[in-house]
Amino acid sequence: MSVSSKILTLNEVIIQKQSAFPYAKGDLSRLLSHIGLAAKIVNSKVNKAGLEISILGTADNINVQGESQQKLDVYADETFIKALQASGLVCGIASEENDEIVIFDDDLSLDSDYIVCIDPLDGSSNIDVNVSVGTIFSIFRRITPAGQKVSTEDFLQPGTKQIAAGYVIYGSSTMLVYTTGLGTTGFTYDPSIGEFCLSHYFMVTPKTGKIYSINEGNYSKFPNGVKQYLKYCQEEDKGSDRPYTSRYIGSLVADFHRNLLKGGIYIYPKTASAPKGKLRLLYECNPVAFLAEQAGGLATDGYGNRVMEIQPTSLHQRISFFTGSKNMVLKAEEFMEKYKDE
Ligand code: P6P
Repeated sequence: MSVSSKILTLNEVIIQKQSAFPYAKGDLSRLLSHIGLAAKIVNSKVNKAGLEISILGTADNINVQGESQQKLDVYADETFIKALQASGLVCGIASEENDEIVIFDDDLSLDSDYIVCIDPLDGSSNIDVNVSVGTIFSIFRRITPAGQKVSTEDFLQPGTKQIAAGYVIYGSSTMLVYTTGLGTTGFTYDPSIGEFCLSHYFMVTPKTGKIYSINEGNYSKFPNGVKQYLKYCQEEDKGSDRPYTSRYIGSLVADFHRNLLKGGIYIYPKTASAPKGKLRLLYECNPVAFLAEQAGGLATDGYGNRVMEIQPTSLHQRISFFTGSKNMVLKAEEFMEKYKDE
């Protein structure tokens, strides 16, 4: 059996998938290609971070999240903003690194159809210790008429309205994983040719797994439902492959990507110190939820609410986040329901 040795690049696959949308003008395809270009630029900087001391460390600034901005956060934010504005396909973005929406008011952008929510460099506190980090993006059509400046209401759409979503993981290899609603597809960056090459055509996450990802340092602040679920994960039960394994990198993209491939659950629940949760709905939870569902997984807030159906009320809104293998999320929700008043 001849094995095709043809390399399919990101752009080729995007255009192939575009044919599934008969009325597509190619704008989304071009937009995804621009995101791929920005990812290559950021990847180059992230991979050399250890060599360019000037790019390591903090930018002596606190972002809207109250978090110390890393220099690479700022670099990644600026790189994606430039690439998205240069595309002429995006009328504005909501970024973790910017308090307010960034409006593109040049004529081409004003007339464009798309908006992007983005976490330019998620998990960036890990950069200086060489742990995988990622970019997470979510693409919607604007709801205000073209030709005028985009407004915040364009960004407060439920995740079910996403046109596309994806992440880039800057890890032992750099990958771009995205969906347009036709399954979750992964590309691995080949630096020798400077291209993202198809490596995971149709990613399907196992219905169950043996990995749970949560910051157990917050245990004392967890709702009792989470504590009881963790106890369930740690109990001996050969029939159901328990005890599970705890794996937590502290970088959502890295934890999610591993669980997507191997099966597992990632949980960032509400805690006493983060009563609404920590992760941001617009540019962390919604895009990851879209990818999870397209791969056969689930993404909820732990209380039976599908993440993608949550109506956003603010740009940097935080939610409780449970995502990964379907059966593991459902089991965790059973405990959350049983102990919901504790
Ligand atoms: P903690 C990174 O800041 C992030 O948003 C996710 O990438 C990561 O999973 C989580 O927060 C880590 O948070 O509180 O466990 O350090």
